Amino acid sequence: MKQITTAAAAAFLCSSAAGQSASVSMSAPASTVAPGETLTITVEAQFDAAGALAGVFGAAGLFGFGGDIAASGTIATTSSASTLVVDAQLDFAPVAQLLTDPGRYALGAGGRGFDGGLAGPSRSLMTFDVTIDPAANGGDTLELSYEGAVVLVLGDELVTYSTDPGLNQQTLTTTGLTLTVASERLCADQNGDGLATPADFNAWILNFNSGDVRADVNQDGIISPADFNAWILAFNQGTSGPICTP
Ligand SMILES: [Ca+2]
Ligand SMILES: [Ca+2]
Repeated sequence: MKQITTAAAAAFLCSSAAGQSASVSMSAPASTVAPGETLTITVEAQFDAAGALAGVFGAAGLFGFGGDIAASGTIATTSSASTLVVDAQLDFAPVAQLLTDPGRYALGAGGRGFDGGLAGPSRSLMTFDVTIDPAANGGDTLELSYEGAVVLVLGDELVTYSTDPGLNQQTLTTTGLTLTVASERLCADQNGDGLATPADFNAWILNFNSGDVRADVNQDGIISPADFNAWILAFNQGTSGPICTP
């Protein structure tokens, strides 16, 4: 009888493992950035406990994570990170440390303790701010990636998903983030061909109607009819007219 129970449990773990997964992704308010801009990056785990039952560690779900943020790209060493915060629900032994290594921006870790995992399909792990190199040029890039592990509570087991998996660890898939510095242009250049010509008149109308940020010629953050006068003024100034980003 005992053997049958063990076999049944093994069969259950085997069949449920196939659907279980974890991955980590990063997001930003925008992928196009301006020199000197500071924006908040969110690191988020997606996971699927695939029907695992509660065990000695509590309810199935996200148990914790630990990892760091690698930076590459043309402005990796001249941009910087700040304000690193681990998600408040990962309240067991949280670590939030900014790093001075130019290729590594931050290190974070946190867990759920022995009161169960965090259920759901996704969970914020941590957030941090990135300040883009003030001297960056259009086309410069900053690529951020997560390297580390996410641990799930699955029944009586803690299962580790790692970007560098060891024995009995699963592979953690990750989606990095590329921030691209917008190129500066004449505000009057509405079609992005690098020139301010009469063709940009129609282009402004198209941008205005579609809500394209380039239509905000006076750069007050609002696309309004006032930008039409601003476009005429900018156009008449020729190549010495105002510069917009993007
Ligand atoms: Ca143009
Ligand atoms: Ca405007």
